[in-house]
Amino acid sequence: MKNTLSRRSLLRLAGASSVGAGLAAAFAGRRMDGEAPAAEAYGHRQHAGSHQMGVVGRVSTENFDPSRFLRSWNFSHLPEPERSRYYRETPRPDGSLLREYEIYAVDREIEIAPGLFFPAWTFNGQVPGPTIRATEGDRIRINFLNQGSHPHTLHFHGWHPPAMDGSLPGQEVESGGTFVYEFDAEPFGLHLYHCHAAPLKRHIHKGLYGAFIVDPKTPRPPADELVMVMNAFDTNFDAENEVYAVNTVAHFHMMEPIPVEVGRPVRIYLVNVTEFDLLNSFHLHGMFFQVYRTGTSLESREVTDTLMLCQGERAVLETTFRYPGRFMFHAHQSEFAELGWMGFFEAKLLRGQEAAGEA
Ligand SMILES: [Cu+2]
Repeated sequence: MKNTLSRRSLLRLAGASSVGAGLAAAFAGRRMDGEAPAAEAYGHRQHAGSHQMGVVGRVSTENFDPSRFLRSWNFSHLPEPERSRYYRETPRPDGSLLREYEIYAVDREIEIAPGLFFPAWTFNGQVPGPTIRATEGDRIRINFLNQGSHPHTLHFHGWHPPAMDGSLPGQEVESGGTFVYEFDAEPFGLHLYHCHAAPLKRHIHKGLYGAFIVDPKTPRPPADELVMVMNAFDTNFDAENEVYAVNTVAHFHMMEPIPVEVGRPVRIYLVNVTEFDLLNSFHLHGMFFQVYRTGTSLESREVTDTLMLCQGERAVLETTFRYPGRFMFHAHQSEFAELGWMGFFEAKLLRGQEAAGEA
């Protein structure tokens, strides 16, 4: 069964019903690699509530849980000793750390909306790949193994010599091959990594990217920290995206709002890797945030509620919720929002604040 669902027909469907339900209905039971419909996903969908915004039904979070991804770095979501299989820290004489990672490329079908599967190329089986986080001056060592079906590389943004760039002729790691990337973590800021094999747009949109956070030596003030990677998926390979999201799963945080606390600073590490579209954006309702572009300065020069980023651009955002309740966030390109890139924060009063409010 050949899938002929184009972005435009999807948009018509989305426009004909409530936005998210349209997305889900359009894709219900379809597997984008053209295989038989996923009947179990469709059945699951029918039992879910259908009168709220967002997709209908739930994705499986067994392999990839967007809520967990938000607050994980350096494989912190894994219990020891499993974590040490992928990440190790070794103190160095100057007080910095050697941070060593096991990163592998592997082909994997991932669920990007309920019942909608995308044949991705992944780092460590997930999209986005694991968030890499270090302090300025640390040494990063990545033991890379390509278990995928195509040649891949790791290309980090940040200071490094050409031999570590992963983009030059001869630097592709063939299927079954390995390479060790090693470089110092600098400058401090919010960066990213992605495969740089040709054709680049195909290797990126298939899912080979992740966030790379370098903390300043004097850490930023304490905050509730979240990693958000704006991405999208061309599910029928026509060089246009059909599904948009932050951290891969369309409308996930419409169903599972991100819990935050009133009065506690929130820091968002926002990266845009969206392929095919020139721009993406982040808009937050009812609030403003401070912007630190590329995170390379500790001085914010911008306070806004809408930030636009080109592919590869990123920014650290800081804000504090003043009021309890639900706050929507989404791409301000309405089309992207309707195709999956929207969600909610759920701001809750701390216990002391509730008591004060009752008094
Ligand atoms: Cu690649």
